[in-house]
Amino acid sequence: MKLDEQVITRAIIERFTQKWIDHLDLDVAIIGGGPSGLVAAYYLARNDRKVALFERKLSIGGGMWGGGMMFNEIVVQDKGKKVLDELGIPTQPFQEGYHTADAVMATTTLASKACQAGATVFNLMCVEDAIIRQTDSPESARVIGLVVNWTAVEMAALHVDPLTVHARFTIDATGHATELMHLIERKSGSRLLTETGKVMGEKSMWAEVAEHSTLENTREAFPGVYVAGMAANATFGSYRMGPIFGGMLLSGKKAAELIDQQLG
Ligand code: 48H
Repeated sequence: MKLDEQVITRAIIERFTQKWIDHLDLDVAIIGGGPSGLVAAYYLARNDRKVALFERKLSIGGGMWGGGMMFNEIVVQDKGKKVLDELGIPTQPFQEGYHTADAVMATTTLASKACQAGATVFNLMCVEDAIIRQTDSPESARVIGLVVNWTAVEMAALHVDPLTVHARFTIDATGHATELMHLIERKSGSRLLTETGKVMGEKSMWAEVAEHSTLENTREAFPGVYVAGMAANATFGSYRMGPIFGGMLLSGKKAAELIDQQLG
């Protein structure tokens, strides 16, 4: 059989188009392919939820590839290790309560497990807005979908209109930037579900407190929107933790569990 460039091109266009059409109406849309977003995608997809993850960059994995300051090892505590165990990611004990994992092994395995569980990743796409609907008062406002565009369009600052997806729930897993929550704060005209009604902002480094608070702060931050990972602490005003990743993994898992309960 001779290879035909036209067939190769048609295969890519048709398959991508079909994939995109199949994901216009989701149970859960996840923004950000860092550790928290990928873990959430894995647990939701494993429960047969229709999940798509949108990642601005070419590669998924967010800040996990580089470990700490490009020393490509990550640290997890005992509870975080349990998530790595469930995902089949090998760890090494360091000293009591501390474990390490190769950052590349952890990132690639997590990405692979999420995809194999059934989550679909749309890389090179950025979420630039939300679809917010309200029935009467601003208090009834809810996010029902996302507005997406190609990262290349964003980078080149081209004036090209975006497309949309609908989702019953959305997870802001955009890391330190907390992009969706900032967008909602600017555009919804309603209070966020935080103490101040706004994105409270990330505090400085305090690993011990931050790891606990990441989990506490993993919750609904606006009707229809959950926050996970660093975005959870930035939304609810807690500390950063440096290159310990247990909180990120556990946060992704908790977001998945909470949404799963809501979906029934
Ligand atoms: C599409 C987007 C958009 C958008 C952003 O930063 P991440 O790795 O996020 P987490 O929260 O899962 O993990 C945080 C961790 O990596 C980290 O930075 C830690 C633990 N820091 C502690 C410290 O003290 O510094 O991934 C977020 C992903 C990235 O890949 C972005 O490209 C992507 O989200 N993203 N994708 N549309 N609008 N905004």
